[in-house]
Amino acid sequence: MTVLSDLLSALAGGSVEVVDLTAPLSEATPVIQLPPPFANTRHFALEEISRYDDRGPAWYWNDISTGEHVGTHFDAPVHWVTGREGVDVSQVPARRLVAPAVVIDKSEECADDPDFLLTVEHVEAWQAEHGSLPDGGWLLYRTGWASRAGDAGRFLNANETGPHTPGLAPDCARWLAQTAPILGIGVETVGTDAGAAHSFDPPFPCHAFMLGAGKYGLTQLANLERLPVTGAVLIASPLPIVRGSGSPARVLALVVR
Ligand code: 23J
Ligand code: MN
Repeated sequence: MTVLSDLLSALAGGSVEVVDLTAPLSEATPVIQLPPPFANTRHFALEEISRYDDRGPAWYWNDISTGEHVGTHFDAPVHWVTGREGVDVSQVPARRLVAPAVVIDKSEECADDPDFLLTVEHVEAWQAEHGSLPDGGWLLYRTGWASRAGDAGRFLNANETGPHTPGLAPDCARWLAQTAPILGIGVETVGTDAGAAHSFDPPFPCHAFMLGAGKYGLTQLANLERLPVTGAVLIASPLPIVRGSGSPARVLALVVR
């Protein structure tokens, strides 16, 4: 098919670039810390099976253990009680995993205010400049938080009053979930909701409204500054974990240079 051979030529010639939006996955990957009495997820870990030794002379391999919601990952509708009748991560149609993506950049605002919240007005102003949000595509929310991902303390940014990381205002989450044509929202932070969102009304509104509407989430994305405001194609690849609420994912973007 000519469109695919054209794509391969563009990749080979460098006029289409593959941008990796995935954070490296290791023991050091920051993990969300919910306040008591809530249970928390485990960190990613490798356990060596053999490494060219008595246990396997010619091969190296590991077992892994991880939470579903660790590092760059995909939130499926069943992750939230509002989406409990929705699909698990194995049931997300492959067709939905290749989709357009646009970027709203609030990194300057978030540098001044770690509790910055995206509002309906911000998204409407973006649309006045750049056009409608993509039908069946991702809204990627650039906050600059990925630059902190190498330091779990700065990334989670918690003090005695709890975590302070940017997110969406409850009204904006409801509006995006119920009226926007988007497939989901992608963020740089440890969750699609703000650090303080446990105290919002409703609690964790981005999870509640988006997943309740059958939409998806992508968390802890990297390299969003390398994407154009509009025009990227995003490929998200969560593992098809049967009954899974989400999965670590490799997330790639195709970008015209
Ligand atoms: C469980 C409870 C609250 C949150 C989360 C998970 C996540 O951010 C997640 O990774 O889905 S805010
Ligand atoms: Mn998640």
